[in-house]
Amino acid sequence: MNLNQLANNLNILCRSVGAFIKKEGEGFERSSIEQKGFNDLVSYVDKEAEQKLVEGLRQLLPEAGFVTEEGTDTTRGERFNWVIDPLDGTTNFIHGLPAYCVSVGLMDGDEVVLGTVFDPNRDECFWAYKGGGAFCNGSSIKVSDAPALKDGLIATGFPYFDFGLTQQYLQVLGAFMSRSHGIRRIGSAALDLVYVACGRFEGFFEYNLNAWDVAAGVIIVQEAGGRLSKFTGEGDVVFGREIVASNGSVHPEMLQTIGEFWKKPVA
Ligand code: 2AM
Ligand code: CA
Ligand code: CA
Ligand code: CA
Repeated sequence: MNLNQLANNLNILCRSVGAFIKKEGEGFERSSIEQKGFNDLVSYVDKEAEQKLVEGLRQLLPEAGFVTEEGTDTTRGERFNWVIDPLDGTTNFIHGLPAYCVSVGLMDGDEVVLGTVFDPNRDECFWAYKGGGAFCNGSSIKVSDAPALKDGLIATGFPYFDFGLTQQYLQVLGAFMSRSHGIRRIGSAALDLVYVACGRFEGFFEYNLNAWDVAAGVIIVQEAGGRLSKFTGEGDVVFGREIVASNGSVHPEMLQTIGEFWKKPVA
């Protein structure tokens, strides 16, 4: 398979779906949103964007299956699977906050080999494939060379409901506040990851994410020279539901800071 050519076609598709989302955001009626669960919003834009992606990706790689947030196609491929978040940052989108993106990764078995994250508001297309380096639009990107947490800007996402974890999460936040340049909370995990890849953030951590939130970002961070792990420092970050991404240098301090306060929830 020619991953470079597939990446080019994937970028074109993500750009076109991103343009659709941005267009629908103009004059978007909040009354059209649905609630999947507590603090779990979805709109017709998420669903239509996903349908467009699935249709386009079926043409690009007919043998691949799908893992998607809105469940347009649940067929699993024997080897290849597209992992799709059609609109990452739905809450931002619904509120007219221009911080959302399209995120699509391709898995070969249990490994992400290709990914694109497109932000239609900044017209930034982040992409990477295994062994090919990471890019934003036409330029090569790499993680920040800041050596220590005290020189770093750290991103996170807040838990959506209380697993009984809010207090320890706030303690982790407090520790990062005093040990880094600061904390940012954008509301799109895919953007958080690619901002680690291009050096805007030194690190990012979040609990309870899904594979579609992170698949594309994972390969982009890897190819940009970053490090990824679960909170414990190891484990599958795509389906593992928790992630730490960093420039590598600040990773040990991040794991240490999280580990001081984070005790596994009672399932
Ligand atoms: P979404 O916008 O695609 O739903 C930000 O913290 C991340 O969490 C985003 O990637 C967002 O993805 C996701 N997210 C938003 N609401 C969520 C919920 N109720 N449960 C789990 N993840 C959610
Ligand atoms: Ca969602
Ligand atoms: Ca998401
Ligand atoms: Ca989504």
